[in-house]
Amino acid sequence: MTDRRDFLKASLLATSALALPRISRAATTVSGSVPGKVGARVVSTWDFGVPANQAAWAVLGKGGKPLDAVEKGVMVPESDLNNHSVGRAGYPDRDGHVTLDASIMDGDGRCGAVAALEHIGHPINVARKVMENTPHVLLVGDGALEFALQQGFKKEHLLTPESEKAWHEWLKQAKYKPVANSENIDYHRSVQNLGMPGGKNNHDTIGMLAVDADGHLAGACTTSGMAWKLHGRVGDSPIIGAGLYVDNEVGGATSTGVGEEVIRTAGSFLVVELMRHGRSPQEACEEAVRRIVKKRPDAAKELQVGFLALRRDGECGAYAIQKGFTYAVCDMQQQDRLLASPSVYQTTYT
Ligand code: SD4
Repeated sequence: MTDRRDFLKASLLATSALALPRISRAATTVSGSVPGKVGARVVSTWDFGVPANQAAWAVLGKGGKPLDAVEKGVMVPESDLNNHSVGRAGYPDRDGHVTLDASIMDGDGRCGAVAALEHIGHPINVARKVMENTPHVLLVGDGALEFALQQGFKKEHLLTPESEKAWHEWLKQAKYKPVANSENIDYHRSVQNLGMPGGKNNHDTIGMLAVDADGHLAGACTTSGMAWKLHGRVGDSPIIGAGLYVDNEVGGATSTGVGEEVIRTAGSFLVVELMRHGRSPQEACEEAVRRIVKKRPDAAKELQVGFLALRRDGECGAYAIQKGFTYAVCDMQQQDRLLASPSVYQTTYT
């Protein structure tokens, strides 16, 4: 499975051709909030957000459109063959199908998404085509694939040998329970219970938000969802208002973690609406997380959900249920910040 730190190092070497500063630090600074008024800015979830941000910045930093920036940015983890939670090397569902979810949204309200899409390594590109070339917002399953092929995408075999091996390992016990991606949970134990190899988390999503110097926003979110999910399961990431929501009047939000919890609370829409009514990005993320915890306090102890928000003035905030959620921030001043989000549970328990 992806070790996000190793991946980060490798990706940074790979992106050095962009002639952007390289990072060497881990997310040791816990900070939910980063002040705004910095001009253009791009933020995204998890450590792999750093190289993704750099690809987005290559567009945004030159005065490009936030929509183009986020699409380019999230394609980085989608292409990464060491990343088993996003894009072409994502782990399959319990029947061995790699099914991908993605959404893209412009701050003017245009949006497109695909869910349970098979055989296409860059679902974000198909989501954008749904937005631009259809009167619809969301295409799913076979219909989404048919549309992609009509649009000129090539059918690919996505189940990599490594993913297939991990799936066969999982099949030995075939137990399924979503495991939170956090430092708090005893992964080794929970992952063994799941029959998963490697002792690592089974899901991560990239959610990215960008704002330009004029306050125009866009966002993108893409994932292979929960490894070993039921065939046909769709998470929050392709659901506009759940995994992603962007409004030029206010700002944007995106989420990661157990998608069912985010869908139940219309999480990203909630964060944006809280900002609309005066909460800071940080306060809005905290309130959205607290609502999830309040509804199911016992379940929440073993769940991870993280929100990331970006206001139109560039201020951003983040909050998660469990410790371990990281997010990357890139702007004119600093193009390589990786921060640790504050969380409800700050201490390690098993
Ligand atoms: C999902 N939210 O499919 C995604 C998975 C994820 O960190 O974000 N993992 O539910």
